[in-house]
Amino acid sequence: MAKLREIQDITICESTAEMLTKGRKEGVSTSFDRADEMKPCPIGAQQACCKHCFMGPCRLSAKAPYEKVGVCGANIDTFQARGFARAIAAGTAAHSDHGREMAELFLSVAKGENSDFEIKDEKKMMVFAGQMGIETEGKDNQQVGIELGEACLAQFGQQAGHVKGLELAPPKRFELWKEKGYLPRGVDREVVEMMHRTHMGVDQEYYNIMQGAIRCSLADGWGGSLISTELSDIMFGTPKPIAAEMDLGVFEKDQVNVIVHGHEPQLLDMMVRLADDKKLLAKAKAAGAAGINLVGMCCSGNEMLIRNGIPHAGNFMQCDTAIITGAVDVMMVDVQCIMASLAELSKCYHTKFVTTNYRCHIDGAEHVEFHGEHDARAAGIELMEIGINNFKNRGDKVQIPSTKTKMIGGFSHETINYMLGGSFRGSYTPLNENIINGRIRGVAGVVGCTNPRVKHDWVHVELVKELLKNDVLVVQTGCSAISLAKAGFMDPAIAKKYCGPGLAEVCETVGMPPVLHSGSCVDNSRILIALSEMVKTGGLGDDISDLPVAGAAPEYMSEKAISIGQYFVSSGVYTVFGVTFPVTEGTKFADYLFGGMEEDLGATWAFEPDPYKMAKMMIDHINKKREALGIMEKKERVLFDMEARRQLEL
Ligand code: MSK
Repeated sequence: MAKLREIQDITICESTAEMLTKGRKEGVSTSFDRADEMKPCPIGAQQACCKHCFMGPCRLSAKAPYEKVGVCGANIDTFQARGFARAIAAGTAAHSDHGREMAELFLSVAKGENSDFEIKDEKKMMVFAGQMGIETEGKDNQQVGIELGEACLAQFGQQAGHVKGLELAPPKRFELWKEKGYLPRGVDREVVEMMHRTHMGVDQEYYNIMQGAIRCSLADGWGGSLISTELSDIMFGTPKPIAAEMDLGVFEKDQVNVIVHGHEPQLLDMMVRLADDKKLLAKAKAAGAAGINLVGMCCSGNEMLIRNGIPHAGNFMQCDTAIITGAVDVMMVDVQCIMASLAELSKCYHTKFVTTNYRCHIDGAEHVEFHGEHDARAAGIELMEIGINNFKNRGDKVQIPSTKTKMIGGFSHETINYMLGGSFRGSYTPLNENIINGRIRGVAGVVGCTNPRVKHDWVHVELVKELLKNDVLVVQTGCSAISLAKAGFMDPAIAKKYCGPGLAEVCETVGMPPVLHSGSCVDNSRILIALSEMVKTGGLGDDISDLPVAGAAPEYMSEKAISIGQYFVSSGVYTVFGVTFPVTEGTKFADYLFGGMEEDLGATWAFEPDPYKMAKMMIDHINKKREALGIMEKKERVLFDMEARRQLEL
């Protein structure tokens, strides 16, 4: 039996440590312990195996990668490229299927066929309609909404032309994509083609496979993900800075604790309204509870935290520990990042674990189907009642950690525009000016999952600390944002303690935290838009690849993360991943990802599990870009104080 890690070596999160200790005492299995018991397959980890046909699976040696080939003759580079490209296709499919769901829901609302949801941000709807090429002049809102919904849906099955969202990129980047043949025609088409090309006996040259994979990744970032984020904002509200509480301490001992975990915001949006429903509250009281405490988890939680300030229980690696509190009356899940083990674990406590989406059933779970487009409220009530009825079954295993952190989230690209530029002349100019004058060295997107193979939250937090110290503004999404929020980095007051003097001064003047929570993992498209706006604002080059910016996913675990990483590289952003990287070092394929891509895209991948080295790589890259822009020297201070902002607003 493998030796399990000591709890203090597993996580830096106090509440997680407390619950893991409780879980071990109670004899339950968690994903951290299973990670210790099941070592990763070294051949698979290096993508040195191929199982795409049934003459194999074939395995090559990472020590002598070119010594042999597979049964069909495929070499190590083909093996790796196929695996990597399929991860990109799977990630693109996940984000985009989510995006399609949002488009279908939006269309049903726009047509007036669905009264369970509404259009909350008509201004954004008009802006997005214009970006999608819809003539809005002389049309009423309903007509524009219907045309927008239809145009978004068409992006998935489109067979020719290009995905419209790509036109939001700087013109130089768009031209590069066009010239190289990287413009995705339609989202689904690129995923299907990637699956075809990586089938046995089709595309067997690593470089050519990756050309298709680059195109596929762009269909994710500027297609499926972008559509998902924009339509979600239109229906559920565009995020604005909002206060919330984060961590397992958000559970209430005397209330019905309801967790929504997954990714698609419509389920949690419905639950937000039902948590205040008088009849349901009366039922909760009749069941002996003081009320209903609605809590988000993972990215569903992120979606609603940044819009409604709904409390958030924690990130992907805290799902087990949420159940171990013994205080969760129902955990309802939809799609993505839901561990199968939660169904069995919930049986060790009193928690009802319920799947809600036709695309995600789990052995041992109850299933109540929730469709945004029809009878959503009725299904929502049924789900809420499962939690209320289960409140009386709480046993003596309840232990709610006391840790919860106050935070400010909700930094959409519109908000960043407003915060830095003022309400009447929202603009990225102050951000660019502060980068040019050196107060802000650059911007880093730190995103992605948590992974039981590394010390939970630690890599995220240490990386961000190093970046802040060096005046790098950090924009976050996904589970990484949750790690930093729990550690207290989304409080504007921390700027003085953790940031270099320039960044601290900017944050204090504007009143924003130096770590900006921008939403869920599908919301990384917000970062693409923000980067494009920085280029269009001027002074920092004419392509995203000119900007002093870098990306990182220090504790990633999902195929979606690979797709996100590739669409950032494809858009010109140097991107570093931690944990492990699915390549065999010293091969042509690895050399292409870590070097050769620069020639095609002006950016590359990098891999480094150590957060301090990772930070250095990102800062070195940012400095290199600053040097190329001729802004390494600090210029005269141009800081946006209230007076300057007032002048802008005149
Ligand atoms: S939930 S993809 S573990 S960020 Fe979006 Fe978190 Fe990664 Fe899932």
